[in-house]
Amino acid sequence: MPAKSLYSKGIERAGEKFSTKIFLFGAGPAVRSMESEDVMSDASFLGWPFFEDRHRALAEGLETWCAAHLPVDHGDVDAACRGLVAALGAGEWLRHSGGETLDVRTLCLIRETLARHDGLADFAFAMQGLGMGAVSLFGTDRQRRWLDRTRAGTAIAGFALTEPASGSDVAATSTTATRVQGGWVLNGVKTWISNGGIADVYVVFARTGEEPGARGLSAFLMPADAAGLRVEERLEVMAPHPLARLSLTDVSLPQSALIGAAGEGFKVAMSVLDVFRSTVGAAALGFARRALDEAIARVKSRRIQGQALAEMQMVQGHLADMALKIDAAALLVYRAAWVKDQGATRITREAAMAKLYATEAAQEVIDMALQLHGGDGVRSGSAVERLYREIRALRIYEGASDVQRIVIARSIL
Ligand code: COS
Repeated sequence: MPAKSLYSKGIERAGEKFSTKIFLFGAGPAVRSMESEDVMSDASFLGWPFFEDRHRALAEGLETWCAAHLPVDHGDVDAACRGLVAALGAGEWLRHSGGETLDVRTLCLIRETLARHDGLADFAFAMQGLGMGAVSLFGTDRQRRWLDRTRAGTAIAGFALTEPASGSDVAATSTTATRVQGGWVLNGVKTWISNGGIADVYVVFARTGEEPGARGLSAFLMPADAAGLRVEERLEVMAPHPLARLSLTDVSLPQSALIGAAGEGFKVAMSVLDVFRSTVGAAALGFARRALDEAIARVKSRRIQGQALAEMQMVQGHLADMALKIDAAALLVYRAAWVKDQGATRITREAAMAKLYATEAAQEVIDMALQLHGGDGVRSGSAVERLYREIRALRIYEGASDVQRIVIARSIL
């Protein structure tokens, strides 16, 4: 692929004004499915004041890495995820997934870029961060030893919050943690647990009963080899990734497994979600950008009635709507990330807006990209067909769209 022509066309397309580098988005073997070599993702957003030069440098470096390493074969998702975690660790990208300071703009840029190249790579990165989020934000030095491994890609993390009867309603958590001599004993069922079955360590939320509802939960660090922890069922979904239902039967954990204070588990969970919800929006943004790139390639190369689809006004109108949604989503995502990085203690409203808008908009952008591909769009294995399946769960996990609406409404009432 001629890098120079991509470079100049990218400048033209983005109508570049900022003086920093333009990146070769879309180059390399990862995007072989595109029908034209003319299209690259618009990187002009990197000139926005939300970003510092270190973010721009990181985006450029990751783009190069992605072109060399992604996409991977998803045939065996467990093996693919293990391989991706190891590769992301070796590439030092997982360094950003945890630690005492989480730079949310960096998390979002990484997720957006990975998602544009390979949804499973985004998943692998994101779950290291979410799984260890409570340890990053509230962990003791001893608990942080796990971070050394998850950041190196030598251990896989899982976030065990959801239960069969408490997905949106976290305060209804029914898994129990009973205080015993020297520690805790946990019993219950967790479901829809990402990395369930391949994780080496989980952060699990359980009822410790200091008070009813949200004020009686606590968070614990639970190694996957803890006696009494069982993977009951692997869950198959439309965009496959490791997912499982876990049972905890008299799982004994030491006192040192408690993350934060007893009774503070709900706030621990919500604080973690505050950080990672905007990154879900960023992943959706990556999927949407890829869909727009695919759509542009399609409409430039597909001809009907003697002209390219791209020359038809109605098609142009759809492309304009897609680009508009992408920019609006990016503004909300990076606004939330920037506010958090400026030191805000809570970004509940900003994160909810970013996740809600970016995931819903991405669904619409991807649907239109698929439509513009006609029959080819619904062919199994096409890029837009894959994106169509991959985006759907993002409107559900880490707080479904209607939960985000509740959060936003509460913040303004
Ligand atoms: N950060 C810190 N503290 C928070 C918080 C946040 N983002 N959100 C709420 N809290 C605190 C509240 O301030 C309140 O504290 P006090 O009791 O001291 O006043 C406490 O936590 C309870 O909050 P609230 O009354 O809002 O709890 P609700 O049970 O009404 O919360 C929603 C309801 C829907 C907002 C919550 O359960 C939620 O976000 N659900 C979705 C969960 C989710 O994302 N699930 C997916 C699992 S991971 S894939």
